[in-house]
Amino acid sequence: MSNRQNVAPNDLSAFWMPFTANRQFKKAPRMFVGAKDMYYTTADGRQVLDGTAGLWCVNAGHCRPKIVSAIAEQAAEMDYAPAFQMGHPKAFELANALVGIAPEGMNHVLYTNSGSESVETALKVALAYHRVKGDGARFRLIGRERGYHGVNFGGISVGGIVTNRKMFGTLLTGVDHLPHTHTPGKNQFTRGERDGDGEALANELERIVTLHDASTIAAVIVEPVAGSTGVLIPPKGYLKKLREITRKHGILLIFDEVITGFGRLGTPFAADYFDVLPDMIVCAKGLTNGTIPMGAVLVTSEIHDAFMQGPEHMIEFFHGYTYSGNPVAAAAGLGTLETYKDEGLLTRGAGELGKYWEDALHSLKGLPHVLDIRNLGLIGAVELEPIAGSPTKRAFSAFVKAFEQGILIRTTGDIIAMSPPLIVEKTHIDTLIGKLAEILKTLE
Ligand code: PXG
Repeated sequence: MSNRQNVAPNDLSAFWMPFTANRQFKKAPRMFVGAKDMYYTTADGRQVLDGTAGLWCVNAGHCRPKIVSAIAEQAAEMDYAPAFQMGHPKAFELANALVGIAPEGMNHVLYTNSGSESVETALKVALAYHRVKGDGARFRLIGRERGYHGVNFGGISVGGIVTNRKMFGTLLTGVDHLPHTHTPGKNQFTRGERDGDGEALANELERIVTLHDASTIAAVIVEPVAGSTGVLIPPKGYLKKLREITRKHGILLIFDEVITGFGRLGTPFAADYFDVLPDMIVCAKGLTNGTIPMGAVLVTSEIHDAFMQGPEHMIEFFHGYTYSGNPVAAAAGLGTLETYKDEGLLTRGAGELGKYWEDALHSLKGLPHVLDIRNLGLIGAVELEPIAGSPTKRAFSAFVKAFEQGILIRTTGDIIAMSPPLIVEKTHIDTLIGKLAEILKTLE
């Protein structure tokens, strides 16, 4: 390890950081310089327990040997192969492996380099699918309030976060939004999914269909569990009902599983957890354990086969990226899926560990400012009451204190979100929740 690694750079101005308060950060930077398994190492040599799997992506824990060697070996053997009109074996192997763990019927894979690109790809597949089937009047895309589908134009259009939308003009036209599934002030401290309003919330889609007519709607895209806007768990029956309504009207259903994919709920995908088969699954993050940027869109044979017509020398779908299926990323993906399999990580969050996580989280009930606690699989959120007139400040100060005291959490608004690597042990959960409890007691 070179000495340089532990020296903070003396000029932080050039890098315009993403989704960061740049000026605030650069006055008091927080730097990680190393990572192993459940821990990060800070620039000043402290260990920080990772309560968020990086940004919901390091599902197998950090610097895992099979992934590290897969990347190193591939980089040395063949760094890059052209993505268009050429192939290399690992992109095919990884696609097969993905289909192998995906819900029955998801038989084909398009590669991307991020969750955002996966979303754009899925939306374009949806529009083009109807068109190749001769149903090109289906151009509308339906998202959901409080949905996060990345930051590109399609994704922010179907997304439902005002700060991510309001600066960027007219966005995509022909988009509408379902209401979100959160019921603040009701159902607080529910463990897992709540009962009651699932069908009614999904029936809002019927209202939208009535307004626009089904014949104009191409697809509905939702996160099975909304992550970025604070871990919003759908009520029981909601996703099943959405599936029923979309199927009835010939509308495609896209699950954005960028967060819920790869074991987060104790099943390989949320589609498995909720026992609902969408037409496409959007994923990224856990696909390569956060190492090399890569995303994917899984589609059914029905969608894929609809494109495989016409003269064979013609390109069937005019879409793709220079780095679609990049060899080093594909190797990272293979190393990742192997690690998940070897260690049973994709189902580790089910059963006893998930219950332990749930009990630990809910033990925070009653601490100062705690308005709500939500959990599913190995995801959890603690919603705090905002400081009057200064929203986000209370949770952000919890985040900074947590970092100083050796745990990494994530905040969005005044909600603390946690999603530890799936290798988490009960002792880690005790430390994470124990420290968080102490921090909550000291917040302004
Ligand atoms: N869809 C969903 C559901 C996501 O959560 C994206 C798409 C976009 O992925 P990329 O790879 O383009 O960032 C995401 C990303 C957070 C947080 O803590 C969430 C994401 C990214 C960064 C932070 O809320 N989700």
